Amino acid sequence: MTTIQTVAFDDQKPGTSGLRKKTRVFMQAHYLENFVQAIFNAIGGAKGKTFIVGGDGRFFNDRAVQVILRIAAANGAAKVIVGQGGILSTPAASHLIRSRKTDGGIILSASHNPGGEDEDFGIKFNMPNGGPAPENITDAMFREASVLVSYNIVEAQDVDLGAIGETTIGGMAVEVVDCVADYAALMETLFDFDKIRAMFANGFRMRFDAMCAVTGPYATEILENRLGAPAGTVTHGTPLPDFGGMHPDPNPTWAHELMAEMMGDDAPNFGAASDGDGDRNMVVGRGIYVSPSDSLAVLAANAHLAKGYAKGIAGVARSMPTSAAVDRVAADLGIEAFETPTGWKFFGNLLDAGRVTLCGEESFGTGSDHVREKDGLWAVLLWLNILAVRGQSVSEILEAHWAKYGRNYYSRHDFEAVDKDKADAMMAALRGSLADLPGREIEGLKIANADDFAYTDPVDGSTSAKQGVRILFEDGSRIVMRLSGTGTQGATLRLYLERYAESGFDQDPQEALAPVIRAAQGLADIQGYTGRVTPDVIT
Ligand code: VG1
Ligand code: CO
Repeated sequence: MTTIQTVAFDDQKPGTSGLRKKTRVFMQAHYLENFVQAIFNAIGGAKGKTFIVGGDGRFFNDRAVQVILRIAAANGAAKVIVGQGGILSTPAASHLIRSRKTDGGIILSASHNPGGEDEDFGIKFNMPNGGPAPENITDAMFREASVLVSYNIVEAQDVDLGAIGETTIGGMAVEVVDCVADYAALMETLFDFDKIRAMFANGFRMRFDAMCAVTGPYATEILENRLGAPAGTVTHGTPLPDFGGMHPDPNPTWAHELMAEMMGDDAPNFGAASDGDGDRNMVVGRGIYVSPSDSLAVLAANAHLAKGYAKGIAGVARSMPTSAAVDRVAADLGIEAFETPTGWKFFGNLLDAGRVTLCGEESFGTGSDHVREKDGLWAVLLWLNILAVRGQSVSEILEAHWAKYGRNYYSRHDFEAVDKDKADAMMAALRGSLADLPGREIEGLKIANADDFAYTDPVDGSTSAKQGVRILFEDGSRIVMRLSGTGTQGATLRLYLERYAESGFDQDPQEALAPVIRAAQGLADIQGYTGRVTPDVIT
């Protein structure tokens, strides 16, 4: 073991989901090593502990896993369990952390950000409950990283991660496990595989676009091998270090191949895509796109149809920018509904306390208490289970849902790589104007309330301020604005738009939301501050 003198980095502050930077930033001398040492320091050391390590297979994943093993060994860890080849999807890692009763895990991913030497890389730590480290721990990591003077590392050959089995490095045990087996077994306990299998046997057709990212092997094993979907149902199923040049973000813009097929003649009955690390999902029916907020609401209303949720759900939680569609379902079911800041780490306490069973975000994330991360394939399987039991199409299910609850028209507009100073100035001005907004009328909409979302965790009382500006109108419409915490270049402005309708469910969301969109431009002067009028991505 050697102790390496190092220079602290002052930019290792984890964002919405871990530390994300350009891959080349991580590849510079000591950068990754420092942050891994800072993680271990922040959690009270690694001595005698057992961790899970795995990543989404993007460029530098393989090198980073070897570095983590050597630093864990030098810090006295007892054991590290690694997915074969250093690969684990984020939900599979969360499951292993829990099922193997470990002290946590390190996940290597920049999720939906593109991968490659000139693209993005990321690293995050998940707690023994399987969930992302909460803010007090990520703050501690940042503090440790900025004062670090040395890190410990063993000098050793690379560990062979290609073969399943046990080996050691510097006295620490390394167990290489199958990436898919435990996760697939967990899914079999939650869903009625026999019913889904029968649906496929009756000619139900689906397309799953894994986007050359980590979900490919999981989807192939579960959908094709275990559920009997025809070979070829999963496309782009081989994970590649650069995701084959694809942007592994499952939305209509980046999953355009899937969208074209689902909107075309002879479309399959059901389509889905997932992101770089397998925690996001997009769901599409024949000729109909399902917005993530609606998906969450439909899953909440129908979860009891799957065997793992047959007893009903305890409560639901959604991130603040997610539409209120699921709140209406919760009210109908007589269960609690929580509104949390953006990022899965805020759901952990509610899930651990048994207050909620399902959670979701507008950003294509849905999950349940089976792990402590969002889970793309899980959401797809729950949809399949519901389709198999109800025997209806996706559009029939959505139409019935809106008829019962009304429709929360919803859209998110992203303005990417905006000049950071300008974006900050725009948000500061908007925050400064909030007190004067109530009572004002704009685009025929009257402002009822305006604030900067702050959250107090109902379980441990911890608080998080400045989580996004909300402007609420008297008719229930809403504008939310915040800056992304996962980007690696400039700032990304996210504008979230919502309008509730009790009738007229077949409008184009952009048309239904037109006055709200104009009001947002007027109130925040996005064009004046950033020079942007048209968003880069609309979901
Ligand atoms: C985005 C999403 C957020 C999600 C986060 C991590 O964060 O908006 O809902 O939890 O990504 O998802 P931000 O700060 O950029 O808006 V993933 O699949 O990138 O781990
Ligand atoms: Co992700």
